[in-house]
Amino acid sequence: MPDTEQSKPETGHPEERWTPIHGQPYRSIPYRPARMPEAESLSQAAELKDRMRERRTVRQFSPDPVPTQAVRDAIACAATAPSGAHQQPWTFALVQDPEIRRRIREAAEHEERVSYDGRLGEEWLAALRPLGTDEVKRHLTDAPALIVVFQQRYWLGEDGTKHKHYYVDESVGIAVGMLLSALHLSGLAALVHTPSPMRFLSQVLGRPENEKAFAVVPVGYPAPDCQVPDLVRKALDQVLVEV
Ligand code: IYR
Repeated sequence: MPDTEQSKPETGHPEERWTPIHGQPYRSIPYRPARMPEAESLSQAAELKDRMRERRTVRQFSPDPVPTQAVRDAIACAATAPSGAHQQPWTFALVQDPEIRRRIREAAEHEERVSYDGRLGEEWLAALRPLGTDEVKRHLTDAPALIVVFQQRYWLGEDGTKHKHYYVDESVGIAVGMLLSALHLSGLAALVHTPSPMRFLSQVLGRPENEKAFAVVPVGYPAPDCQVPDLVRKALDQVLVEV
C-alpha cells in the first residue's frame, strides 16, 4: 500500500476503504441500497412513465406564485446529477424579482427579434412553426420564477489560474433533464428557453466570467387558458433498439 495517511480526511468514514489506483490512494465507502423487489420495480417504472408522459412544455403561465421551497428542492435534485469528474459544473440562479425578470425578458426579446427576423434561417423557422414560437417571450415575466442555468466552463484557482472542467455540456444537460423531471413530479410546469446569444444573462445576473448561460427555465402553473401544440411522441419501438 502507498502511504495514504497524508491524504486521509480527518473525519474518515468508519467503513472507508483505501485502494491504490495507478499508485495513488483511492478512498471508497460502502454503497448498499436495499434492492427493490422486481414487482415493485415494474410498478414504479410503469407509473413513472405515465407521469412523465403528462409533462408538457408550457409557454403560457399563470402569474400565481409557486412554492419557492419546491423549486429549491427541484434544483437540489438537479444538483445530484452525475458530472464529468464529479466537478458539478453548474450554477442555478433562481430569479423571482419582477424587475430582474422584466430586464431578462426585454433583453431576450431583443435578441429573439433578430433571430425570428431572419438570423435563424428559413429551414429553422419552418421547423419551429409547429411549435408556435415567436419573439414574444411573455413567459419570462408571467412565470413567477425563472431558473437560469449556467455552466461553469472552467474553475478558477485562488491565484486566478483556470482549471479545466470535463464534459460540461453533457453534465449540465443531464442536470437540466433532472430539473425538468423534478419540477414536473412536484406539480410545476416549466419550459426550456434558449435565447441566443445569451450573454446578457451573465450581465443582468452579475455572474463571473467562468460561467456561461445554458438555458432559462421559467417555472409556474399553466395559465387557465394554456394551449400546447398537439405533438405526438415517437413510439418506444422508434427510439429503442435492443441488441
Ligand atoms: N431560442 C428561440 C428559438 C427556438 C429554437 C428551438 I430548436 C426551439 O425548440 C424553440 C425555440 C426561442 O426560444 O424562441
